[in-house]
Amino acid sequence: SNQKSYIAVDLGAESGRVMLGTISDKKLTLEEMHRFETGATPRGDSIRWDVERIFGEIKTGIAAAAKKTGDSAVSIAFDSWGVDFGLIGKDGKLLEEPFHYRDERNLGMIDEASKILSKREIYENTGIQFLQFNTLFQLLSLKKSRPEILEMTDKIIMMADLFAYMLCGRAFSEYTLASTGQMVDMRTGQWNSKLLKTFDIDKDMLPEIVKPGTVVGKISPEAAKELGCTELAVVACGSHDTACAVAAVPAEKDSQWAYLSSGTWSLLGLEVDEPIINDETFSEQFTNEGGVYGTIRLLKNIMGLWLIQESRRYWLENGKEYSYPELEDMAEKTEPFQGVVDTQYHEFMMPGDMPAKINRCLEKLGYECTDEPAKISRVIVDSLAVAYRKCLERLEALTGKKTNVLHIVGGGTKHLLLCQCAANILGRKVAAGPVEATASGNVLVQAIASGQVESLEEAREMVANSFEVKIYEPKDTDKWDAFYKSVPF
Ligand code: LRH
Repeated sequence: SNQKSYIAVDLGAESGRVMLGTISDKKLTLEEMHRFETGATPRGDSIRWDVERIFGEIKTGIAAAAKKTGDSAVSIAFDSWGVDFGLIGKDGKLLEEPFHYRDERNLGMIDEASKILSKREIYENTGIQFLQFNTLFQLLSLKKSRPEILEMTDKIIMMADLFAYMLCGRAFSEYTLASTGQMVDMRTGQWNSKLLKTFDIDKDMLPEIVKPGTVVGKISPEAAKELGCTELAVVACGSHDTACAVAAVPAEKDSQWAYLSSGTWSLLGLEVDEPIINDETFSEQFTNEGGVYGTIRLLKNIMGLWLIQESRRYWLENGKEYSYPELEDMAEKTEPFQGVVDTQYHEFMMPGDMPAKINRCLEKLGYECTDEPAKISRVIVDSLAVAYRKCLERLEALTGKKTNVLHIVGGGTKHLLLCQCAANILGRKVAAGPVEATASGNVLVQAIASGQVESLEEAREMVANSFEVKIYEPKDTDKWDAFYKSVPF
């Protein structure tokens, strides 16, 4: 038969899941084998990823998938958030728990780096936006504060690829994930040796870059035995979650589309053929991350649902528990346009009392402050909508492209209010879905690698045929337009 199954391990900053993807008659179905929390784990005064626990959860999921399929899956692939990495010692083992990108040790590292090479030069050499947690800056911070650990390091492996390594023993750097670190020359798709030299980073620690869709190895005999599966092929999909999500955008071939991968982050951008690296993209901080099959993801990291997640965590710690649907409902019932904040405000990046930070911004801009979770939720939704329009307007200006639809994919499609507000403020149609875009993209790249699916185009058609895509037509556009124009930044 033409039916084939694939295992997708998809790790987000809040949760991870192991999905079984089955493709049959040009349809993709996903079944969840196991879902678990990821998240920051406090360790002393740092925050880290509990890799051992997460690895255990991943194995539980794979074992369940092996059982479910009678061990007939074709392959497995891993994707995760960007920039973070594990340090592997000379004995092949992890030297310590990897740091979470929101750990404070990276504060100020961009300034340090720019003393060695100007920001404009770093951008010229990479094409990647400046975020203090980019791998480059994390490594510089390590060099400065703990050079001894780098002395002991044999390999640096980025997150999704680290889990693949733990199962198959092959160290590799998948291109899309590597690109997020700001050490790859996006014009060549290779580690930028010159840049690495300038910063005295040993290139030998960085495993060779492999393209998305490469079969990198197979699950080791010991792991296979433990998991009750054969020595399954391990594929490097787009190891970066956002690359997978964009691969699974159900765009129609000839439409002019932009995407918003909506989760902890809001990644809003365009798919382009070549990196765009110039004074404007530099000063406006657009990034050129690697996409699958020769594409570039020209986008901006917008703060995203993190603003809600972190507010919710604060309220929870203070004895008030709200679910995400509750918070959405409360926002929906609250008058819009009461206040707006710049979602890119640097303090939002770090964990800790989000409502207070939002209030500080409201106050500075002359809006009324509030303790009410309903109002905070509303401000977040309206502010994200504003950020989306700013970003899309600039993307269109920079590329000379006009878009007529915004595809929203990922967990954020469950926030119906945010999807509607995006349509309203953009005055454009929003097409929302699938929720599990990342896992879909992961599976589809494996299916292209196995020859079952022919191309990225066919993969996108398949997504459109397999999942519900909800259409939001813009409403109240005059009011939203007036609101947008009233924003004081
Ligand atoms: C989203 C994401 C994003 C990165 C961030 C660290 O999960 O991968 O694209 O910039 O995490």
